[in-house]
This record gives sequence, C-alpha cells and structure tokens, in this order.
Amino acid sequence: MEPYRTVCTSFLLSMLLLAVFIRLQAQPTEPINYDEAKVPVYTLPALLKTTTNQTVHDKSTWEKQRRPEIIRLFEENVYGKMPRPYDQLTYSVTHEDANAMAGKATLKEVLIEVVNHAKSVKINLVLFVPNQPKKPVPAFLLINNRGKDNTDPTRAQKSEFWPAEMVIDSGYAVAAFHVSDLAPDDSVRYVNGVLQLYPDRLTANNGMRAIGAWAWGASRVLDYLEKDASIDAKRVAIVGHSRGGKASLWAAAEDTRFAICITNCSGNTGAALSHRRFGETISRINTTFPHWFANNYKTFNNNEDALPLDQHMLLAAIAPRPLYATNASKDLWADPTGTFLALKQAERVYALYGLTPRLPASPPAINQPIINSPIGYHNREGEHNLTAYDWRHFIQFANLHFRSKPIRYKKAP
Ligand code: GTR
Repeated sequence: MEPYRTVCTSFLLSMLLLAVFIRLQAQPTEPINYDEAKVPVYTLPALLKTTTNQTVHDKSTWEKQRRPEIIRLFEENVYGKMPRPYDQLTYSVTHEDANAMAGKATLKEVLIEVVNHAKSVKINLVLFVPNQPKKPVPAFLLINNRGKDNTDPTRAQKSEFWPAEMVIDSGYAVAAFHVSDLAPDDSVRYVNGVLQLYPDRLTANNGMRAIGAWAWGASRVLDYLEKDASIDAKRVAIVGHSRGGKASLWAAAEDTRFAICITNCSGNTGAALSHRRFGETISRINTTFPHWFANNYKTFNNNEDALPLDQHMLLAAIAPRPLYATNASKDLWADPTGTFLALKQAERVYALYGLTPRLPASPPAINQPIINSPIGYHNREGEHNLTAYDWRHFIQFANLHFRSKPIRYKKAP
C-alpha cells in the first residue's frame, strides 16, 4: 500500500508543478514600471514628417499625405484594416416610449441589422431623445464595454457609467450599444459577430479584431443616426471608457463623421504613449487580450522602439475635431502622464488648422479640467472608471464646441 501511496503522491505533486509551470508560461513575466525615473529614453516617430521625409507645414499636406499614411500605419500594425462595404443596413424601432424619464424624453430601442455576404450582425441601440426642443439635437453615443444594466432602457437601474438623465437634462440625446453585439470580449468567441461578415479579415495578419469590430459598430450606429430625424447627426460625440475608449479613438480616426471624440481612461493602445513603457505595455495587453488587435501588433511585444507609430499620431488623426481625454489619479496602469504627453504632441496638428494649443506645458493638477480648448483633458481624483464627474465635463466640452456658432480660437502664431 505504502509504495502505491508514494507513487500517487508524487504523481499529484508533479501534476501540480506542471500546472504552476504552464500558468507561469502563460503569464507575461516582465515587471510593470510605475517609476518615472525608469522610463527609458525614447524617440517618438515623427508626427509631421511623411514617409518620404517631407516636413508637413500645412493642413493640406497633412490631410492629403501624412494623415492617410498614419491611418494606414495603425491599420497595418495595430487595429487592423476596417472593412467598409456591406450589402445592407436595415433598422426597426422595437420599442418606443414618448413619455420616458417622466415625460422629459422619448425612448427608442432600435434594432440595427447589417448584412454582408448573407451573414448579418444585429446591434441593439438604446436611445433617449429630449422631448424639448422639437428639433434635431446633438447626441452622445457610448460604446458600452461593461454590463448591459449600465444602459438600462427602463431606467429601473441607473449608473454613473451612462447617466442618461444628466445628458437629457443638458439638452442632448444619449445613446449606447453593447460591444458584445459586434464582437464578444472573449479570446475565443470574439469571432461571433462582425467578423462573420468579413471572414477574410480573420486570416489576415492586418485583419481587425475586437476593438476594430467595436469601432466599426459605432460607425454603423452613426449610419442609423443619420436616418433618425430627431438627431443632428453632424453633432455626435463618440464616447468610450478604457477598452471602449481605445475603440472610440479608432472610430473617430477612421470615421470623420464623428464630430467629437471622448476617450476616458483609455491607457495603453488608447491615448497613452507606448514608447514610454509606463504602466501597461504592449506585450501585456497582447497577452491578456490576444483578441483585441491585429496579429501584426504582437510583433511589437517587448519591442516598442520598433513601432513606426505611437498614440499621439492617432490623437492627431482626429484633428481638427474636438477631442477630450481623461485619466484617473489612481489609475497609473493607464499612464496619465503618457496620455497628457501624447495630447501635447497632437496639439501640433491642431495648430495646422489655426487652433491654438491650449494645454499647459505639464499635466494639470488633479480635478483641474481643461475645457476651453480644442483638446480637453482632466485627471479625475480616484479609480479607473467612468463617472458622473467625467460626464459633467464632457457635457461642458460639448456645450462649448457644439454651439451654433463654432468656437473661434486665435490663429496659431
Ligand atoms: C484592463 C486593460 C486595459 C483597459 C481595462 C478596461 O485590464 O489592461 O487596457 O482596457 O482593462 O477596459 O477596463
């Protein structure tokens, strides 16, 4: 009996060791840097130089040459190419309540169906439109990457993640869709959505993955909003938090119909610089979330210096449209300083449009929002989240930029 027990015990022990070994292999082992002194010396790829080494001095060269180059760089290396054509988009209002929010708003639940190659994807849109004024209103559209209860159409559940009443009271429509309708946020199931419509994207190393699919979905919702007479589709702000904020940036860069872009705590491969290697890194994000970005992006794991781009170029691709980014003071994983530095770089492209840089030279103090600026920013006190504080400032930013007369900044010197 004794030898048998010994054999069993050693077998179990070796299995345990094997499991620990496999787990360690699966986990990225590189330490995460939270020390500013340990940020390596890095050189950002030049924002205002074309691939043929021509300096960009004006908005025409920017728009005709450099911006398209930058979009191609991100398609090829990061988010993957986003397919544009589809065979058909239909929609139906599945539920309407003209007396929602105690009579202040009309609720529309809209089922948007996009068909390509006989496959379809269904996007469930929740939309509240203020009942006054009786004219098309600007809207905030949230890419919801958290629980669906955050955007409860019945309003039995209310959440700061999508404070619909606050937005309605401010005179805007407020809309949301859930990322799982486009690509489930799962490394196996992410293919069960938009990617079924474009199967060739799945085999391509520059094919879009989940973040690309969510951004694609935002554009399809905008296709619908353009047909909804209650919405001023020329004034739609796209909003995303964290992974949703990476998607809101990519959506606005790819689709210039989005009038304002808001990216909340988007961090690595969102608004923060990758070359700094502070907080989350490319290898960490690609390992934990292998389904978010194009396969090509994995070649930059632990190899940031080889990246022919950085996120300041993505932010700049949104110019001259107003852009608002946030951080949270305790969310060092998302690198608040790296976010601010990326925004500062992007201001150079806004300046090509005569929009005076208005961000301070160094990051503003916690809870000191910068609103009156083509690029808005705040670092909210607290944790990684999307809160009423954040939304209040998005609304103030939109109030400024969606005025009937566009805001005129002094010409850049
Ligand atoms: C984290 C991820 C971040 C961010 C975040 C979120 O785990 O590392 O890049 O996207 O999730 O979406 O809340």
